[in-house]
Amino acid sequence: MSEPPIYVTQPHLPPLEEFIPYLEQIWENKVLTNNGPFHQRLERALCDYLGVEYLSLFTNGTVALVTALQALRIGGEVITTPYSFAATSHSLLWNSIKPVFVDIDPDTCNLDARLIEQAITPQTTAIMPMHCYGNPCDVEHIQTIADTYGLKVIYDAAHAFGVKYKGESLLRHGDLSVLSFHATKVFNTFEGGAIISPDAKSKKRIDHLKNFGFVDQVTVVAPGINGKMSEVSAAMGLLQLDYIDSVLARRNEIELRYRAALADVEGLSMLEQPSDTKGNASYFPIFVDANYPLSRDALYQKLIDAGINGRRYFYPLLSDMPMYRGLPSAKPEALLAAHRVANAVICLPIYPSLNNEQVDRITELIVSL
Ligand code: T4K
Repeated sequence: MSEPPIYVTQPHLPPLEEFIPYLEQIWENKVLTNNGPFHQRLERALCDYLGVEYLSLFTNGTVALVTALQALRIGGEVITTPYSFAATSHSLLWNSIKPVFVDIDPDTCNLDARLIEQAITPQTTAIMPMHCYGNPCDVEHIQTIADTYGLKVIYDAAHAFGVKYKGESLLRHGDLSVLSFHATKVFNTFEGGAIISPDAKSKKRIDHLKNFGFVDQVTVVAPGINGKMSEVSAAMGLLQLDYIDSVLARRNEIELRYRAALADVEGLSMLEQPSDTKGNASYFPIFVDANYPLSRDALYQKLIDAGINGRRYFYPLLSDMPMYRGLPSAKPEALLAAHRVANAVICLPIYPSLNNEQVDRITELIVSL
């Protein structure tokens, strides 16, 4: 009998019977959304778990990104990474902001902080880096640049749930950080997201913005949007939190198993695990170079033919997409590292229910070539 397909990720789902009491409570009190009791509980529980003071839940990470830019009244040009999911730079276009792409550091896949200053113009208002695969950006260097030039920093932290940097939450860096709780993420609420803010005033503005700008029944202070998380998603989040430690532990075990099996394969490399970071093993990228017997795309296809659905996150680059490629900063010759990495990457399957036999089947296929 053939093996069932393996996906790049599968959502963690707690036992269904544990979700039923939450649904019964929703049915009983008839509050489905608009800052209901589960929503309030989840905001508090996430602050405690993540080690942050202020968090606003959202319907998804993309609307949270769009709203974060609104909250800080960002306009003009924003320096960002070409190596990310479409939502990162799309959130700029939705705010009529011009993205300015800066190359990545191939050792981390994050925006190369050493190249930011040369991209600053009088129109620059902010930097929007992304903690790629949950690996911290060079947060200190980025903050120094932001302070020097009076820029805001908004982190796309969609991959960074639970990541600790130098002993504390990575989400405490920058002016705002944005999480995604999509089904494919380490912590999921079906769809969902959040903005982490540094003070009560910022959270208040964000909470108004995600509720059409309403402050009370008759006062609307901004052209806000509907970014609210429903009670079903908030309930899912509360239940997921009971399992998050075991989810992260299993992800880390899988990562270690991959690293051990793939350590000495000629033509393959992996990102180093930074010693000052407690990661979340949200993705497991490998990079295929010319010394490997197959091209990246041939290996990707070989895996698919064996029922192993890796993904080329992030290929193509944002800067190569039709809505961005005309920008001066999208020129491939200025984004050499990003191109090299995008043409080499395959993210291997990683999720809590992936068992050791499956991991071994994947690595044996890669090693045996
Ligand atoms: N910023 C960054 C850096 C991001 O990576 C993302 C999202 C965002 C912002 C925006 O956050 P959200 O607005 O999404 O909250 C997926 C996700 O849809 C997307 O959330 C994620 N990044 C991106 C990296 O990956 P696709 O199009 O690759 O997903 P899809 O549907 O092909 O799913 C991948 C695999 O996961 C499937 O082959 C099977 C499995 N899967 C997926 C879903 C949706 C399941 O088993 N169950 C499911 O329900 O974008």
